[in-house]
Amino acid sequence: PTELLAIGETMAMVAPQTGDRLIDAQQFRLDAGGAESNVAAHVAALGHRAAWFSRLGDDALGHRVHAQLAARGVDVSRVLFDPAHPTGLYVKDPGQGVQYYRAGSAAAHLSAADADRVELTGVRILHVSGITAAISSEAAGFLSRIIDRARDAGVLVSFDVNHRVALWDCATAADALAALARRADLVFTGRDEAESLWGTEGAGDVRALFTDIPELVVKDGAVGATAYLNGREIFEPALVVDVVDVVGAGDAFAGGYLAALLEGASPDERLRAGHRRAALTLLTTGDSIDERVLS
Ligand code: KDG
Repeated sequence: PTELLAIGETMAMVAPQTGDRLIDAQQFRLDAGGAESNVAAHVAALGHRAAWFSRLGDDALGHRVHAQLAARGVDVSRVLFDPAHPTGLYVKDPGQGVQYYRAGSAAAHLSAADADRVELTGVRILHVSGITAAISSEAAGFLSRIIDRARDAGVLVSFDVNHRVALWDCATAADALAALARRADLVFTGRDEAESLWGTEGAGDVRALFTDIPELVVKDGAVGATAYLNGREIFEPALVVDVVDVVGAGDAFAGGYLAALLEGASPDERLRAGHRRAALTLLTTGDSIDERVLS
């Protein structure tokens, strides 16, 4: 059975091959890009049965994303192909950020009825993120419903806050993301992210805001990450790397952490596993690890 099921929109991602600005670049990659499927791919790469679910357009980009995730070892058998709406797209402009073309995408049409049909039998961890709450009200309803179902089924709910400023501003997102975090068993957030959303200063302050979350992980970029659980506070420093691209590092961290959790590793080992996986991603321009850096 599936050990981890990640759910959330994956788009087709266009990125300049060389790291040139979009207006100048000549060669591009076309890869699957989505925070939650990145996590699934990391967990699969670390030797676990990981699945991903969303809606994809029944178009060439959708089938390409599906095939690319399958090639990364992710079980994509639950995916719904939506003939009425397109696969979302996003374009990376190195040094400038990203541009989304995802309004009205297939994933924005994830519905509460979809949530009722997702197979959860045997799943140990459901991993979701705040992005799903931001893409449409229908998808927000989906997210709420799938969290309820997972909780009822005794599946551990892992939630990455993943505030995407391009989708909703802090004022709109703050309460919605806090309410979702409080329904999860395990929450990942960034120190900066928490500061801009909730005005917290430092990891301890985030913990003070979310005392009831059983396992809270506050990441502080190149400094390290702190886990709060069972009345303990555990800090592990990040690894020192020459950063090429930070996109996807949070997903890699979550993937490493969750794989270690599946293995029954201690909290400090989970944090170290997260940092190891993040470090590999920081060395590449893609959302995921270029296995060449491993050789
Ligand atoms: O974490 C990486 C993601 O930001 C990227 O894959 C795109 O899912 C994405 C999003 O909504 O930003």
